[in-house]
Parts: sequence; C-alpha cells; structure tokens
Amino acid sequence: MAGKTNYIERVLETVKKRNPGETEFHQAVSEVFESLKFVIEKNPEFEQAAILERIVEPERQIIFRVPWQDDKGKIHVNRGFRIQFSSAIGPYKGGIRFHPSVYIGIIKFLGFEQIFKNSLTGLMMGGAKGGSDFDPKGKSDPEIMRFCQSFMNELCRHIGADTDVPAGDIGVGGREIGYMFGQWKKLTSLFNGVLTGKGLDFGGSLARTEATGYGCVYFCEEMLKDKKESFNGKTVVVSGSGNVAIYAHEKATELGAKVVAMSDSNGYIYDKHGIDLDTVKQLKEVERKRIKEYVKEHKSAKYTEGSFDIWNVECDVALPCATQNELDEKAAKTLVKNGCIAVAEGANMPCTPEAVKVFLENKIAFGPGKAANAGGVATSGLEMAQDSQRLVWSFEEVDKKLHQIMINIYKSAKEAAKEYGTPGNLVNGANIAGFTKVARAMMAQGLV
Ligand code: NDP
Ligand code: 2IT
Repeated sequence: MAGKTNYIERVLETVKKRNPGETEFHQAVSEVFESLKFVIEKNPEFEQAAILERIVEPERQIIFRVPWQDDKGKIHVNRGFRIQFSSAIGPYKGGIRFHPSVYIGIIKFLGFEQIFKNSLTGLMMGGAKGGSDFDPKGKSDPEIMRFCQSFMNELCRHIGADTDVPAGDIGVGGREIGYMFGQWKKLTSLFNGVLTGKGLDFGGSLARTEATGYGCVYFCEEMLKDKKESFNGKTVVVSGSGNVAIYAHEKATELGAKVVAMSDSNGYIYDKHGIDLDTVKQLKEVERKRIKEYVKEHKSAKYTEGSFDIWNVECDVALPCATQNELDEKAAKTLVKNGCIAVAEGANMPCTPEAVKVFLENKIAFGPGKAANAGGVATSGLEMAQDSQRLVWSFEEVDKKLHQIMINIYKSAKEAAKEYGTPGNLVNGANIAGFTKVARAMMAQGLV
C-alpha cells in the first residue's frame, strides 16, 4: 500500500515541478489522484505501464498569437490556447473559454478534468480545452466577430470533426461559436460537426443550450432520491447567471423548487419570493447587462456587492454554477450550518478541496463537477452524432437521452465508490469510474 501511495505522490511531485505556478492544474490533479489510490492499489499494471505519468502530460499543447483590431482601429494581441489532453477514448473534445484570467494553468486544469468527465458520459470523446485571455465584456459584436475569426485562423489547423471538436465555456456561447464556425467554413470549405453548440439553423442540437444546467439538476435529483428527498418545495441558491446557472434555475423551478439567489462576478441578488428567470434571461442573454440591474425591476429583491457571499443565503440545495474556487471552506460551513442537504457542481471545480471535505464529513450529498456538469458535453456528443447522421432529433428525444445519461453517470459513480470501499463518496466514485475506462483504453492501445 505504502509503495502504491508513493507512486501517486511521486507523479504529483513531478507535475508540480514540471508545471510551475499552474496552481489550478496542480489542484485538479491532486484531487483526482487522491481518489486513485484505491485503483492503483488494485491494478498494479497501471503503474508498470506508467499510466499516471502519461495521463498528466497533454498529448499536445498549442499556444498561439491572436491579433485583432477594435472598432477604433487599435490593434490588440491576445494569447490563444488549445490543450489536447487525451485521445484514448475518442476525438479530443472540450470547450473554449474567453476570460481575462485565462492562462495555461486554467486550460490544463479544465482539459484534465474533461478527460474523466467525457469518459463518464459513456460516449466516444477524448479530453481537451482551449481559450484565450481575451475579455469579451464591453466589446461590440463586430469586435467579438473579428476576435473569433482571428482565433479560428490558427485553431483551424488543429481541429476537425474526427480529431478535435471545441465548444463553449465561460465567455463563449452561441454568438461566438457561430462566428468561429463561419470562419472555419470559409477557411476549409467544410460544413461539418467541428464545433458544438452551433445555432439550430446550421447543425446545432436542440437542448444543447439547456443541457449543462438541466443535467446538473437531473444529477442532483438522483442524489436527493437516495435521501428520500426531491426538489419539490426546496429553496435553492444558484451562483452565476450565465448559461449553466440560467438552465439550472429553469429545471429546478420546473421540479417545484424556488431559486432565491443568483450572482455574477460583481455581486448577488436575493429575493425570498424567488428570482424571476425571464428577467435574468433578458438581462444576461439579450442585453448582456449586470445582475444588479435586476433589482430595478423587482423591488422585493436585494442586491449585495461581492459575489462569493451568496453562500450566506439560507438554502436546502446549493448549485455553484459560476467558476472555479468560488465556494471555500467557510462558505461550506455556513451552508452546513444553515441546513443545506445537497450540493451539485454546475461549474468546473467551484468548491475548494477544503469545502468538499466539509460536505463529505457532514454527509451532505455532494455531486462533483465532472459528474454533475457532464450533461453539457454529453449533449455536445449527441450534437456530433446528429451532424454525422445529417439528422435533427427533437428536443424531447435529446432531453430524454441527456436525462438517461445523467442517471447512468450517477449510477456509475455510486457503484464505483462502493466497489472501491468508499460508499457514498461520489468524488472518489466519479474519478475512479472516469479514470478506469481511459486507463484500460490506454493499456489496450500500447505505448503511444
Ligand atoms: P457563462 O460565461 O455563460 O457564465 C459564467 C457566469 O459565471 C457569469 O455569471 C459570470 O459572471 C460568472 N463568473 C465567471 N467568472 C467569474 C469569476 N472569476 N468570479 C465570479 N463570477 C464569475 O459561462 P457558463 O455558464 O458556460 O460556465 C459556468 C461554469 O460552468 C464554468 O465553470 C464552466 O467551465 C462550467 N461548465 C460549462 C459548460 C457549458 O456547457 N457551458 C459545461 C460544463 C461546465 P460575469 O458575467 O460577471 O463574468
Ligand atoms: O466544461 C465543459 O464540459 C464544457 N464547457 C462543455 C464542453 C463541450 O464540449 O460541450
């Protein structure tokens, strides 16, 4: 046992040394490795085949210059990334993030998580992530278009419907995917499923927009069922007010819950009568304004500056749907004290490791991001299937498949946790179930 633990520690040390300063990547690797001690112990062949050393090193990392011109004619240069982490179980697949905080450590953490998340969906997708330190806030549509075109000018050399299929993430939604797809087509003459999250008129899938938020709630519903509970009558806090947050709110509300708080990076809104989703959609999806504007229209709502204080709001269920490390140990303790019974991560790695520990110790049902938010990429997989078939499935058909995938993910994580001796720990379960499939595929394909 000690020897096996040493193997994990040794590889983790190498990761830290070889990737200095990439703190989010270190955090993601150490969280996954923490769960893998159970697997390495049972499967010594993984150490012999150096599976851990291989899986932490991306197959390919592309960093490129993205020059673009603003409306006044001034030239700007941003940095673009595409990290192709693993193609063991399918073409590289994962989103693109545009946010000023983006650097290689963020893209690597996201790409690493994506390997296991995509594996959990049961579909044929490898792991990748991309992005840029470009800040879309306050930019005009033509500026966004020129940036997306410049980004694609380089990205197009590295992607393809059967090699690497990007999609959206923070700061990249339908508008950006549309501009990138247009440029892809212009450059390659190919009309195919090279990007997912496309518009419904040109190869997009119904229910992809809703998928991550809906999927997160479907996953949480399964956790609640195991506690003989449901969303009906529950008070819910959803952080963020972007794509994932909006559709998590929509599905939770449909299942009878009341969402009382939402946020953006400046602050949060609270209304004990519930947050009106139509107003949030209008503000965020159409007008691209700040969440504080909400209280102008809804006098019973209160706006508080400082987004991370949202966790002080009392709730039964918490759905962190904004960004990494947005919920820390102190926030986790507050949630527990306030009687919260379930937390499902709509965002990637929103809870710090200390916060996760608090939830697990207090027997709060906890759904880790790579399981709970896998509905987005799963539905991207369904979009790829439709594009390949040149067919369009109905909303109900896609939603039904998504729902079943989320139930399956919950079952795999739960069963793996039990099989490896940590029943009820879905963090371990998801990491183990996601990893073992990829590791087996790597073993079968030889040293490549
Ligand atoms: P959006 O850009 O649509 O929304 C992001 C939301 O999070 C906004 O409300 C934004 O506020 C807030 N936010 C972003 N960065 C920060 C920050 N540093 N501090 C505080 N708040 C912040 O992105 P998505 O909804 O698509 O993504 C949200 C999360 O879900 C991310 O972690 C993403 O990786 C994850 N995810 C997304 C999937 C998808 O299909 N889109 C799939 C699976 C996971 P503001 O507008 O002020 O920046
Ligand atoms: O983090 C994620 O899973 C996403 N941003 C979605 C990726 C995708 O390819 O749909």
